[in-house]
Amino acid sequence: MKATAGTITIESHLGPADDRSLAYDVLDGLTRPFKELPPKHLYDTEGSRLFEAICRLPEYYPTRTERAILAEHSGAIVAATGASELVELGSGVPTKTRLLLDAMRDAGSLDRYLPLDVSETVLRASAEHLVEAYPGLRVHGVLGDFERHLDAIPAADGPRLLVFLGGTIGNFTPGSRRRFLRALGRGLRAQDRLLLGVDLVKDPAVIEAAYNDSAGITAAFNRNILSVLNRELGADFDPDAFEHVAFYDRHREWVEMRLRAHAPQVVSIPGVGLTVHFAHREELRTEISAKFTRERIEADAAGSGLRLESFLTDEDRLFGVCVIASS
Ligand code: SAH
Ligand code: AVI
Repeated sequence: MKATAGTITIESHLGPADDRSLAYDVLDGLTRPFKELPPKHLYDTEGSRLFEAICRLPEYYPTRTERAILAEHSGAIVAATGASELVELGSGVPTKTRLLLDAMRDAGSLDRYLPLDVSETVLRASAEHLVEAYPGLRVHGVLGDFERHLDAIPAADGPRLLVFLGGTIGNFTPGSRRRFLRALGRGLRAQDRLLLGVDLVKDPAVIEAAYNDSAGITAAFNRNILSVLNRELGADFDPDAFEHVAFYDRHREWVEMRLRAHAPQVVSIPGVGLTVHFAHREELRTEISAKFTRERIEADAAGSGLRLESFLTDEDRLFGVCVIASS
C-alpha cells in the first residue's frame, strides 16, 4: 500500500503477515525451555513513548553521548561523503539524525530522507515533522522490519549515508549481527557510508544503572511487551506479576533484560491457542544489548565484507560512532 502526501511517501510492508510474525515469535519463544521474545515487539506506540522517556533519563548515557559525537562530527562526515540522501534503520524519533540533516542542508546537498521502522506512529509523526523543518525535503518512509525489508528501501539517487544509531545493532546476537551487517554491505556502494552507533564496554555499574533507572521507566518499557501480547493476541498477562530484571553479563559483554514471574502462573494466549506456565521466579528474556570495543567492530566489519574507516568516540569512551565503508 502506498500513500503520498506532499513530499511524504510511506510504504507499508507490515500487514497480516506481521500479525503472523508476532504470533510466530510468541509460539516459538514462549515454548522454549528458556523463554524469550524478540525486542522489536517492545515498540508499539506506548513502547516508543517509553523509549523516548528512557533517552532523557540521567542514567541512560547512550543518547546524549551519541548526540554529542554527532554534533562534533556531522559536518565532516557530510563533507567527506557529499551525501544527498540519508537512510535510517530503526529511526524512531529521529532527533539526533537532525544533526546530520542540518549538515546536509548547510552543505546544500540534502535531498531525501528514508527512515525504516516497525513503529507506524513514530514513522508518520517524524516524516510530517521533518518535511516542515526542511523545506523541499523528500521523505520516503518504509514501515517494515529491518531484518526482512531492507530490499524495500528504494535505490539510491545520489551519495548515501546509511545510519543505524542508538546502539540498536547491540540487540542482535553475534551471529545474526554479522549476517545483518553483510546484508547492509550489499546495498553499500563505494561512495556510500554506513554510520553505526555502538555502546561501548565500560564499568558494569554504569551500564547496569542505565538499564535499572530509579524512575522505573525502563521497567515500564520492559513490562509493556506483555500489554502488547494482551492487546494483539488476547493474552491475559498481569504485567504487575512480573519484575523487571536487567544485568550486565560480563562474560558475553551484553546486557540482558528479562521479566521474572513473582509467583507461579498460568497465562492464556488465545490468539495462538497457547497456555503458558511460568514457575516461581521463571524469567522471560526480552532483549540483549551488546556492548562493543573498537576491535569487535573492526572484526565484525571485516567478517561482513566491510571496512571500519573511522571510529568516533567521546572523551570518556562511553559510546562510539563507526564510519564504515564497503571493502
Ligand atoms: N534510532 C533511534 C531509536 C532507537 S530505539 C535512536 O537512536 O534513539 C530502536 C528503534 O528501532 C525503535 O524505533 C523501534 O521501533 C525500531 N525497531 C526495533 N526493531 C526493529 C526491527 N526489527 N525493524 C525495524 N525497526 C525496528
Ligand atoms: C534501542 N536499544 C539500543 C536500547 C538499548 O539500550 O539496548 C533499548 C533499551 N532497552 C532498555 N533501555 C533501552
